[in-house]
Amino acid sequence: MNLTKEQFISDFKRTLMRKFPTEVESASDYELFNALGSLVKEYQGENWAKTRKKYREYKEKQVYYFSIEFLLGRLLGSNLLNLGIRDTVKEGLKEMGYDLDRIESFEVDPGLGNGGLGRLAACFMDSMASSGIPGNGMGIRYKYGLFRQKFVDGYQVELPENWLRDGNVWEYRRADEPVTVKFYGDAWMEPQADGSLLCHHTDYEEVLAVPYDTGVTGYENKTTNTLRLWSAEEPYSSTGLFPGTTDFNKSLEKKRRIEAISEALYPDDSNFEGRLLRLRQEYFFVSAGIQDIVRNYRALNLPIEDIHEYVAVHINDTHPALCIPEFMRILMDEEKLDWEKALEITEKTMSYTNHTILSEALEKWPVDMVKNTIPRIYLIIEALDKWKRKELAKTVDDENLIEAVSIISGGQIRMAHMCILASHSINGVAALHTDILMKQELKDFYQIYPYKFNNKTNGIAHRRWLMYANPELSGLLDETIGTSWRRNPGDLKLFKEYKRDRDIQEKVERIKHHNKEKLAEYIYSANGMTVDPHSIFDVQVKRLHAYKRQLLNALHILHLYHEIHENGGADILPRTFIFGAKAAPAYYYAKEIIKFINALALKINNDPRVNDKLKVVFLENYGVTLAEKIIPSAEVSEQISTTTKEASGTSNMKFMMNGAVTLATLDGANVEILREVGDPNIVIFGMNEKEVLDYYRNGGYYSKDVIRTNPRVKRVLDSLAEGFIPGIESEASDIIKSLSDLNDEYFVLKDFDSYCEAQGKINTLYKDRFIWNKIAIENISSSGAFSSDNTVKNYASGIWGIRTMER
Ligand code: 26Q
Repeated sequence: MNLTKEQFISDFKRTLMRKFPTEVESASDYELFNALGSLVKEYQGENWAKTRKKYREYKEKQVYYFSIEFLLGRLLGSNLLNLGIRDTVKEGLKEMGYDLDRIESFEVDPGLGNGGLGRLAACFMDSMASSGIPGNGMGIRYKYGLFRQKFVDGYQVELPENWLRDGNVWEYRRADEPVTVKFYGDAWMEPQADGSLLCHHTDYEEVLAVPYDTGVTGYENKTTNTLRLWSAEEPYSSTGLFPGTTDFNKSLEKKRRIEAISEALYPDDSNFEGRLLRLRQEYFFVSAGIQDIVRNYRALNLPIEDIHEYVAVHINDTHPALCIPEFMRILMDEEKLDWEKALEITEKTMSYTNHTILSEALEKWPVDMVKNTIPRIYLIIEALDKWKRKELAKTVDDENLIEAVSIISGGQIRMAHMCILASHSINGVAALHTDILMKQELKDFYQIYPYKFNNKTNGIAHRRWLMYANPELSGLLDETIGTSWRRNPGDLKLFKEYKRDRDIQEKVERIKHHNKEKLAEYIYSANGMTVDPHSIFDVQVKRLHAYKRQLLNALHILHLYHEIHENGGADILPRTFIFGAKAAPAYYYAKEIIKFINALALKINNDPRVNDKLKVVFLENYGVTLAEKIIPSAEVSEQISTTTKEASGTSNMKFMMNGAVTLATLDGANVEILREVGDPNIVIFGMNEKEVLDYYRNGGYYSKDVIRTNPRVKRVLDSLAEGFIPGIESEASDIIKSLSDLNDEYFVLKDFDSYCEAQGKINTLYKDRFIWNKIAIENISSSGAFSSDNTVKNYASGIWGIRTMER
């Protein structure tokens, strides 16, 4: 947008005055941020209204991305950047005596997601808007986001994240567009004279779903799309909430029960538990969203049979799987379509992404719970199961196969099965992951519906993760290769030219060093620890999970400690190991690993014999905002999951884009990173896919053999057992138990030597500044392939049938 500094200053003063009655000189931080946010929202509004009008008038096909998480991160910076007014605003504020960076730091980070899946949804929102794709997000407006993490005595403690306490400048409450969602009651079918069935649903409890909209502005392109988050409230008609009346207590309880639905985000531990409230959350936002879509479609006055030509519904993992029966319910009960027609349209409308191959994470809801909670929906799921079994029997004569792929089995509803049977597309999130789905986890389905399967490798919003998070590197790119990469990330390739250019190399190194200095300051302010910005910054940040193997990283650090102790470690370059990770509150083992790493840090950082070489930092409360500080300063990117377990990973892409060297197993998207950046520019270690699958299938791995025969492993485990690190008796014993007695499910010990060797290679590469900087430049210039702009365009053309609108 066009904005002069003078105009901005005058707008800002007016906004401050209108919102708070205050003069610019005396405004508080809270007032400054709020006024600026409101003004930016107002600037955004014009595009937003126009975009909506355009979609309506041209009857553009739109996609609705249903996700139980949207991990947006702060919005002020990205909105300013995408509107193209960041510099003007910065200048204007400066003239009024204020610093934009400081004001930005007062924005709360809305943590409405756990990790990769939620952040992916946010990156897609940015990329859809920036690519002119008519895309809407549908989710839940949780009152509490993911917990805030603190360490007390090295243990994780969870505190509530009340992100809405002081209001949210970015949203609009659409009080005039609520919908009603029905829970409980009785549902049954009554045969009609014409042979059709009429559905009755009585004695239900109504929940009001109120939408809150947030605009998502594309990068300098006049498109603003909508993220619609639903909040659960009591219906307006509710009575009895007056103290003194007989029903007061009952009414109060009902209100609480309803509001509980959008109260808090569930922390994921990739271990499915059939919790009633979670089921209610899922149906709540799905029903609200689908009703809203059909309502909008009706306003177009087009035949309901054509809805799939105007609407695509995307199911982000199985959490919104109820989109399928809910859409059928409306098509049949309200639009009066027959079963077959409703199913045909539903399948054409729905598509589904799988994000995990961990079988323990797959959603399976008990039949009784679904029947009680959403009885009408249960009838549809039951009918769908029967219908599909019958349909399959026509072409498949293996009864076991039909049972294996059916929706309802053993008293459980298998959500992934429903998604695969009743949508037209199922995709994995990286080439290897999709491959494993087809030939392993979902091979029965692949046999029957090979044409439904496809891969869409994840991506990241390069504007947030490079332009916004690393302004200095972005500036250097602009100077050397121009600015086209901002819109066409593939143009980052142009930077390859400079990989041997000493001057550019030195600039890249200086920028990295400056980012490291800034992180070092943060570490000092957060942990009171001094780290040397000349040491190698080696980073592992992601959710804490056994398969991600933070433990492998930590055991290697312990190994280095022994090396330095015993052999001087003359060859070992100084390193700062940085961790950031939240563990799900109920995931006991993950929390033990956190305590272990914190205790290891305490021991190492306070031992003068090693602490000029090694430092270990565990930063609290890892999230989007902290990632933006950490990733631009990283030199080594730890992507060390057990091969086959990480569906894709996305931080791997963010690190690469910021010039870190990836230290990785050939898992998830690491495989494709290797392909893009080339062999000499990444360090690969560990078991490959085939080895892992063979071991899981045939056994043959005995971790005790490794412990017995590998002196390095033995030294590390013995020291752990002997209490070398104080204060973690029970943690050390549980870790040893899992690695030894429980046979090391994630091959930590099996991969240990290979990992140590790979770390040694990193050490060697780092010594040669020319080589290291060259590798950094190769990584930056190859990273454009992983912009989510590409990913969403592939979804749009390959799955949703949506053309990209001209800007
Ligand atoms: C399920 C039921 C009850 C409570 C919580 C959940 C739940 C919530 C979140 C289950 C799973 C998640 C999140 C999964 C996730 O983030 N998966 C990651 O998705 C990324 C994007 O595709 C991939 O890059 C990662 O590899 C994958 O682990």
